[in-house]
Order: sequence, then C-alpha cells, then structure tokens
Amino acid sequence: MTSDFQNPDIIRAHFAAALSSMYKVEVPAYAQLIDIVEQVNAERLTQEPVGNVRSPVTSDEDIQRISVERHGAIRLGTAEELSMMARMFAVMGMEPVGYYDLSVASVPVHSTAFRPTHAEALSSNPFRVFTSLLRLELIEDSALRKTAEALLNKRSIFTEKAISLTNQAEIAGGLDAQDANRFVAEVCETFRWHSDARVDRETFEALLNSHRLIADVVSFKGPHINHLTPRTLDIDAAQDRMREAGLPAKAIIEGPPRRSCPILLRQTAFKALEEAVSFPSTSGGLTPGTHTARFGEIEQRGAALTPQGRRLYDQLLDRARQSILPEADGSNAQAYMDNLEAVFQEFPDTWREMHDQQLAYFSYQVNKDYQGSTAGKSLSVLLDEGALTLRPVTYEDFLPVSAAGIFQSNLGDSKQDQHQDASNRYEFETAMGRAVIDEFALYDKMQKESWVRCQQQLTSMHSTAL
Ligand code: OOG
Ligand code: NI
Repeated sequence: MTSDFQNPDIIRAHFAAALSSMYKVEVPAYAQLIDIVEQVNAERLTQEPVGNVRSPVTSDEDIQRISVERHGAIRLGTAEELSMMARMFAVMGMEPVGYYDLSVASVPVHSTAFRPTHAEALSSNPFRVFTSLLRLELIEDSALRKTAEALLNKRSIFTEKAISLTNQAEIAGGLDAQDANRFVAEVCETFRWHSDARVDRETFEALLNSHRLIADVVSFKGPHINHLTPRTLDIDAAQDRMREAGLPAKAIIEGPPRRSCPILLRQTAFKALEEAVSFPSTSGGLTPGTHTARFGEIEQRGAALTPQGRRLYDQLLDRARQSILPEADGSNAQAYMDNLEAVFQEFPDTWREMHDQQLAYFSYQVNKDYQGSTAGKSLSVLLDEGALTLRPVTYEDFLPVSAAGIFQSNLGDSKQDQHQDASNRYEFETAMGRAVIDEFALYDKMQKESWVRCQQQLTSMHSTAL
C-alpha cells in the first residue's frame, strides 16, 4: 500500500543529513564552514525581517530549509554509473535538471543537477547533487584512454543491496521506513572516500598529466563526494569569516556581484585539501602519495531568471570578463569585483522592475489587509495598489561559468588548454537513459500556478465581500 511507503522527501532529507555527518568526519574544515555559515545566517535573520527586499529568503518554509540546505557534487566515469545513479536519486525524489557542458572551459565532463522539482518538495528539503560524467573521448592519448576505460569498466561503485533496494522501490513504487533507512546507508557507501587508489603510481601520474580530473575519477573505487555546500544569506560576510578562520578561500566570489536584489547564485570555495593516499605497487606493497580533490564551498542563492534575464546576465558577465579576468592568486580580485559591479549597473535592481521587464520569476501573494475592490483589475494595477505582493522564486540550479571556476580552482589553477569540443547533450541523455528537465519550464510553472491561486483567492474575497 502506498501509505506504507516512506515519503521520498524524507528519504532525501535523511540522505543529505547522513552525507553531511560523513563528510564532517572526513573533512573537518567542512564542519568549520557549517559553523561559519550558521553564525552568519543567524545574524542576518535577526538583522533583517524576512521578506525584506534585501533578503533572498522567499517564503516562510525557506527559513527552515536554509539551515539544512546543501548541494554536493560527484563525478562519474561511465554511462552505467550515471544511469544507475539517476535511478537511485529518483527513489529520493531527485530528477536531473539542466545540462551543463564544462568542456567549453577545458574540463572534460558534462553534467546535470539532480534535485527536487516541485515547490513543496523543495521547501521540504532542497538537497541537490551536481553530477558530472567524464568524457573519455577527450583523452587524446589513445593508450591512456583505453587504460582508463578498462579501469572504469572493471569497477562497481554501488553496493549490491543499494541496487536491489532500488529495483524493489521501482517495482513496488516505494520503500517502507526500514528499507528506506537501509537504502540511505547503502547509497552513502558510494559517496565515501577511499584513500587506497586502484592504480599504481605511474598510471595515476599519467592520468594526472592528461587531466587532473581524469585521475580523480578513474583512480579510485568510487565517486567520493568532493564537496558539500551550505547556503548562506550573506556570502561576503561568510567569505571574510572564512579568511579570518584561516581557510584558504578562493580569490573571488563567482557569479553576479552583490546587489540589493540578489539574483541566481554567488559561490566561493576553499581550495582542495592535499590528502594522503596509497597506490598498489607491483611488488605487492603500497606506495604512499597525495591527492587533491575534496574542498569546501558556500553559496548565496537569489532569484531565478527568465530566459531574457539569463541572456542579460550572460551578456554582462561576458562583457565584464572581457575586460578583466580574475587571476588565480587574487592579485586583481578587487578590480575584478569593482568592474563586475559597474557593468551590472545595467541590470535592474528592484524586484518590481525585474518583474515588469520579465527578467526574473516571481510568486504572487494576496495581501489579506487590502481593503479596495480588485474586480477586473490588471496584474500591474493590483501590484501598484498593494493588493498583491511579489516574492522572487529562488534559483535552484547552477551556473556553468561559475562551475568551471570552481572546478579550475580545485585543479591547481593551472592554465588549461583552449581545447573545445561540441556540446553533447544528446550523448549525456543517452548515457543516463532519460532526458534532462528544462529548468525554465519549472520556474515558469511555479509563477503561473501562484497567479492562478491568487486569482482564485481574489475571486472568493470579492464574492464574500458582496
Ligand atoms: C563540481 C563543480 C560545480 C558548483 O557548485 O557549481 C559545482 C565538481 O567539482 O565536481 O559544484
Ligand atoms: Ni558546488
């Protein structure tokens, strides 16, 4: 019976909490980051009323959701891994949204974000996982490509129990509470760190030389989670605290500049840690070495933009980056941020302008205290008169230029070659066994639904007033 099944939103919340506990033990600096973000958020929430235009918080539920809100990232090696992972995420109510081609930034992967898609599920727990698939065809050395392929084809990253519980959930339509708990524990195994590499040191170094990311994906037993990102309400303050705490923060904050009305996503990270690993040697012993893959990141989320808004964002970012590109050593960080802010003056910075110019998505609320008549009035008159209010819809996705910046800062900031390859969304979807969902369609639906709800409420208010 359906009612015996654990709600996928609860399974996802348990999974996010379990991963977070695991990662706190694996990467203590992550625990430090959580403390910083919690402090900053608590301060921000006491400073400013919720719903204030300066706050990115968009609904009452969001306050609860923010304290547990995270995204994580993994990098997979094969189509089979991606399609199985997609099935496991589906058990937790997470669907692939958006396609990100990172090869344009010389990172040999393409990606999607697994996340909940409905307003209710998002406010219950918005956990997302940025999931990348390695593009082996971008390894130029064909012998090395074959080695990597053979290594990937030999590994199995999922426990047998995780696979059988996924099959069971698909056939029965869900998992009961006990099986759901077991499922969460089994899926966590896939994300765990393994310090014992599967390849000898020479192979590891050959893979590193081809691309650091290839070595990270191919050399280990599983796709260890490489970061978990809490959401902050003030990323500039949190970045300052990161530095005060001695965390090696990235030179600049990725994404749009600081604004009164935050848009999309601003992110910063601390660089990957150098961790001890061991490589099997031909003599049967172990060779010690190091690997840098895992890091910490924080983010501030703002309003989701419409396709027009996104075009304007992309144009402005492009223009800003044409005049100044951030140096990895931070030497021009202030100049980069100042220039970005100047260029973004063109992007309207009030919610009402962004609404009227259809640059961002909003939900509408009926003002219960409104006394006048609303019959026959247009949306814009209802907004002018205060019968309706606007709340920006939170951006739930990622940004390819920012993601490339995050990848690169963790790959040693080395200058990448300008190798570009055609984006291959179709190939990604074929590997995954399903299509990615269009994020704009999801946001548009949220806005339309809220407008319909308001119209119904206004009609009933109007008829009871008569
Ligand atoms: C993913 C990097 C992208 C973000 O927040 O944009 C990302 C990775 O390093 O695997 O997490
Ligand atoms: Ni991230």
